[in-house]
Amino acid sequence: MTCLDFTHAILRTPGRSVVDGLRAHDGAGPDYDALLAEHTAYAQALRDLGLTVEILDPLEQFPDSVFVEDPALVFGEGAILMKPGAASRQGEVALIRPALDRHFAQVIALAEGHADGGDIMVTPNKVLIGLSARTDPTGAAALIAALARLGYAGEVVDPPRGALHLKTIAALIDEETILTTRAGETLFPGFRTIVTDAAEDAACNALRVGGTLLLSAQHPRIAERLDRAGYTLRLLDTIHVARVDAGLSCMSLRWKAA
Ligand code: CIR
Repeated sequence: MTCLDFTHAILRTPGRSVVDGLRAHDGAGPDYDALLAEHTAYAQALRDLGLTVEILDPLEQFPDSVFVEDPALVFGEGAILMKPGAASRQGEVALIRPALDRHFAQVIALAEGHADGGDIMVTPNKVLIGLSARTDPTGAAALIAALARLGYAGEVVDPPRGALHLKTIAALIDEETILTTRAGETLFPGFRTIVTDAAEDAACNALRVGGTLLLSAQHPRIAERLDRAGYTLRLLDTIHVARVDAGLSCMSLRWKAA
């Protein structure tokens, strides 16, 4: 299952400014130390699963820069520098580039438009690109061209607006199955879907790494269903990252070294 197997990950320590990260709601913001603890546990989970984890220094001037999934997209064959759709995040791209240059022979800059890594779902046969407030059709078309240079086929999906990113509402949890909210139920023809109860929609920002599914510890009903269905789960707290609209996929760039 190559698109779910990874050998390496890049993370970035959250800066204290993460408490000012972008969020769509007025509820409580994150506590810095608690979010840092969630991040540390996440890094350890990836190491426990055998990945080599590089953790970049915090960038206080970019509150959302801990969410390294958004400014780049990586594959064993090379990396793509994205064009984040939020103005406050666009400067993150130049600052993640040195890390990508260290690991990848080929680093392609997206030509035009906007696209966030959180809108991109890599599946066995195609790379799905979700349109959103952060990813526009021009960016999606530019990404399809960049993906072709790396040997991947990209395809646009158009989820109902409301969620931040495609991977806010959906995760590939095995090669044939997508965990999703009601909003994603008909979005993925050709895949089996497992749909969360509305109260547990935030669980859909999950991350399959090799044989293990990293899942939010805050959503016990879906955890029990997935456990019964035979998935090997590792539950991680996401209380504080969720307060800045994030989850488990957002905190790493992952790839399988060729
Ligand atoms: C943002 O709004 O950009 C951040 N507060 C959350 C980013 C979450 N990233 C992701 O889903 N890939």
